[in-house]
Amino acid sequence: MVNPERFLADLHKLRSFGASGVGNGVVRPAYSEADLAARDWLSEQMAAAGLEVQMDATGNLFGVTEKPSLLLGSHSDSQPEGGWLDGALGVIAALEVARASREADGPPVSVVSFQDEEGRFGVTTGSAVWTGHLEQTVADALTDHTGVSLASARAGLADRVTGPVDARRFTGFIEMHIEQGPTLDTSGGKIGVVTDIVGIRDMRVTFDGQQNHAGTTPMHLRRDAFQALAAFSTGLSDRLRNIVTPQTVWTIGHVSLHPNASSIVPGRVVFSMQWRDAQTDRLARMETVIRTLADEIAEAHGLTVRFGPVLGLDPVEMDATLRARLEDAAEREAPGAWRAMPSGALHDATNVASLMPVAMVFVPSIGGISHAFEEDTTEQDLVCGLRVLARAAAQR
Ligand code: HGY
Ligand code: MN
Ligand code: MN
Repeated sequence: MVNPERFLADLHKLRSFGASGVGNGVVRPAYSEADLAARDWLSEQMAAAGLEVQMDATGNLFGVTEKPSLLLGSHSDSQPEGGWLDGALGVIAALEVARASREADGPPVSVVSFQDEEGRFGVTTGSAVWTGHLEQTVADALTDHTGVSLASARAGLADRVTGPVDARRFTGFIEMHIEQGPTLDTSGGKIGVVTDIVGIRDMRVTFDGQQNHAGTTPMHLRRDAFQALAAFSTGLSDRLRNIVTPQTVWTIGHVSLHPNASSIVPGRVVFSMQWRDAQTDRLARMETVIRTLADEIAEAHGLTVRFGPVLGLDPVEMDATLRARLEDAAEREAPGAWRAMPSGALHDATNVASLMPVAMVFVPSIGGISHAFEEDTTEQDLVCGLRVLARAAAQR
């Protein structure tokens, strides 16, 4: 039997590493001091639960059983401004289910907290490396927005690394997560059983113009990087209109304007261009639109444009058998109050799906808010999700 009090207490304890901002906010980016402290605490909890603690060179933290087992978990790094449940919920629920299963002589359950799911360096970096989608050497060269490389960031955990973790010891992977969107909250649903996870593309774009004096440079002679970005962003919405669906999304979420001063015509802007959709071919068509428009805008504004590497994950379907186990469990724990639904957020499950059967279970996000300090879920919903996960994991 899972222990809801122990589970909630551990969830709050994990939040204390990097607790920040309003409400239950957390600032625990991958490889930060708070992240390493959280991983150390998680290691202790795994060991106390009778699991063997292993960490690979990227910083993915596993608590494994001796025998082959189901793997449960998620990630414990956060966005630069994150909530207390994104990732953390799946890790702590996994820990509780593993612990309870051991106490009850149930089936063995292993636990994972993947590293850098939130993409300080890449897109779901830790699980991408663990599953072979991304070479460690390629990952090492990735830099965050301040220019720090992953190679130097992960040097901070070198003395914790035990070595590679063999995926063949796991029979399947179930990730519990908050929905991070409004569907369950607005419909009164308690549980979402995920059908598929959307695909994503993410690319850094740079416009180089001419830095100049903001008082003396006539408007028609300017090569202003900010004006180019503004025109690009507006133009993109127009150009994409004919090829997207209501579920397609695109975001310019990080902008670095140089030199970022009131009296200087900005000479350079570097920004993140991210787009998501359930279909790989639409992602490709969107990329063509993005590149073509950026070229056109650069030419029209007298700038040059540079594109970084395109990082991404393709859409994936969840495994039918594991999904059915979650659906059965959902019907038992929340009769009539669960639904099958797609995931618009990305998850480590996408990468893991190339190695083993994978499924996901969602609980509601209050107000549909996530990637913000205000992110929250009621205790009742958290515990309901935990019970669904435990029930599904207990099926042999
Ligand atoms: O961005 C995402 O969907 C994930 O939360 N990293
Ligand atoms: Mn997450
Ligand atoms: Mn997230």
